[in-house]
Amino acid sequence: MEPFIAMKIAILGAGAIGQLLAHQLATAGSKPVLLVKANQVEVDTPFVIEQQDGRKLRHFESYCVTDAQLPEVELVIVTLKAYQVTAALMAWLPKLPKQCHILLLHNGIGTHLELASRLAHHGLSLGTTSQAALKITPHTIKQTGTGITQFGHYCGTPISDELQQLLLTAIPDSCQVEHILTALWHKLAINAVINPLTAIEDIPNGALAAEKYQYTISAILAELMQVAELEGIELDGQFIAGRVKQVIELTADNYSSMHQDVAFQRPTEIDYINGYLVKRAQAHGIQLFHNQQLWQQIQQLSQH
Ligand code: KPL
Repeated sequence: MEPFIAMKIAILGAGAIGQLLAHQLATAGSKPVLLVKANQVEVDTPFVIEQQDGRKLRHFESYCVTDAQLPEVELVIVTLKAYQVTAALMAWLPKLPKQCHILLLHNGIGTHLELASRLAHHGLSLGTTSQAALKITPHTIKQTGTGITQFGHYCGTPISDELQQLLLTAIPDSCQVEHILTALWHKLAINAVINPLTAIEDIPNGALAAEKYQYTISAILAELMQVAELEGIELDGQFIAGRVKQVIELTADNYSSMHQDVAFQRPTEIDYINGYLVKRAQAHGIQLFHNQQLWQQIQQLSQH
């Protein structure tokens, strides 16, 4: 445990996943800090996690409320929603050391394209997680599901071996993968089907197992496979379809994040999910009927 303590990991995004990772890093002996604005958290209130077995643990009590700790940060894990990432990171980057590494961990794809040319000195890794947590109060989360976490190098200087080892030790079922974009496309397929359909139909994930949705699900995935091929991403169509079906079954009672965003009139991640597919298809000179329609329908629902 001892060697990790000196490593400064900052988490940008104090939501459920950001706090979950902070708890996991703290358990592994590191002292994570949350990059939050001074008025976003109560400085003296500790963060608490309720585990799946009901046990409550109190963990980290460290925040970045002053700029003093920032020059020591070696890794920033960004757990914001995709549409918040670029603006937030651009605001924090001038205060962070040039060599600090960035790891993006969110639903959807596209922020790496927005950021790559703007991260002059910083190495960039991308990741995806299927761990699940709910934010109960600003300082309390409940872990609602275990899952795998994958991360891998995208551009610039790779993450140091020490930091990588810390992440692998701290985050249960985590691994470093060589083709991280392929892993992100696997998650994209799940989100491109489940998120917009559950939000539009106002149903829990499990309802998508019904026969009447199977044609649309296949059509969304066929378009995704077409774009992946044009992007040079190798995907196995059968595996992807099987994985989507499996997640629908495993998360049957859940309401997807997009369902909740629409229900609570919050912005959605649609631009980085089906919107990303449509934009990449257009870049290759093709139109996507089904994904375009879902993108528009969610945009319309968000306006109401
Ligand atoms: O990632 C999800 C989400 O809701 O955003 C799934 C896997 C679809 C679970 O609900």
